[in-house]
Amino acid sequence: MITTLQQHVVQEQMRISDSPNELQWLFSGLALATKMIQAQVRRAALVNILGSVDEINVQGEIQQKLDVYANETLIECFSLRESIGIIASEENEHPIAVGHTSPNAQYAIVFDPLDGSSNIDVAVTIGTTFSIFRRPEGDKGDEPLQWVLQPGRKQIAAGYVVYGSSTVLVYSIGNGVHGFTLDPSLGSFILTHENIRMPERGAYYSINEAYCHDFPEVCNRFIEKLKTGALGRKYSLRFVGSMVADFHRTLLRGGIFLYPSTTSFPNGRLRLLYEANPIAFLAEQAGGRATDGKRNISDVEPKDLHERTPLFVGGKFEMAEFERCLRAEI
Ligand code: FDP
Repeated sequence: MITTLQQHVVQEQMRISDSPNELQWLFSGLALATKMIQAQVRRAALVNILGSVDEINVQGEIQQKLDVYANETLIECFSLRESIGIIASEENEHPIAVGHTSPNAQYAIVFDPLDGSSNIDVAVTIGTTFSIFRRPEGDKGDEPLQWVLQPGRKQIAAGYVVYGSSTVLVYSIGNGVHGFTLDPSLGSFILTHENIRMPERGAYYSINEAYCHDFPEVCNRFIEKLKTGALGRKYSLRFVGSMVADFHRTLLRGGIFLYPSTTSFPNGRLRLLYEANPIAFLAEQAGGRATDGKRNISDVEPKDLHERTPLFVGGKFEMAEFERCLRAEI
């Protein structure tokens, strides 16, 4: 039996709420926007949407044309959903208030429109990450930032879409992790990976090892263990350079993805709200773990919309061994 994303969201929501359509409308906006984005990604060089615009984003990074397209498309599709009060994007300095004063606006959506910018022009996998928070209790509509400055454990749903050899949407609303492949002939996301479990132990590690001279020493010691077989097997390296693609592989095949602090990025490079939070939510739902080296990512109370964090995420075995290494350091 074929199950579409929309059917699945309704079924999943019925388990947790009496109003199954609430999130369905929000997810239909997400599905529409990401289908539009993947259509541009697939034809990028043909429709002159490769390369950069003359803009630097709030992160101090050069914006690619596809970054801008993806951001505008998501904002447009979500702005039409009256259940959404606040939109926060990695590309925008401030959260965007869309009807947050209305009592019907119950959710904030946070996203990185296109993760893996350096891979856009070379036809390598990129993706969109998202996370959804409920309107904070007692909110009177006067503090939009509070809708999104919530710790990851308050996410009610999260996920991503990878634009790779196929377009795959992975999401969780707190009842397991489910993957859907876009069937281009139907234009629908179809359930292909039900209840994904991260293997307790994998065979890959994923890190930009070019920065090894800038990593905390403990990371290098752990990588050495992975490479030499000290953990019972010799691990192989896989690194795409799009976190969402590297995590997708880690979710399905197991192992560990690491983006530690470096001397250039002493607080880590990845963004807590747009990247680490949704990934941690999915990892935990799939039986894995995600930390910043000290705390579970989902316990970190964000102070800033664009806060960065180190991220270590993987299966049970690798995360336990990594933490053993950290403890030995103390
Ligand atoms: P991006 O190219 O979009 O900036 O978000 C940060 C990120 O992508 C991650 O997707 C990726 O893992 C990382 O940067 C790659 O950075 P390095 O080139 O420094 O490894």
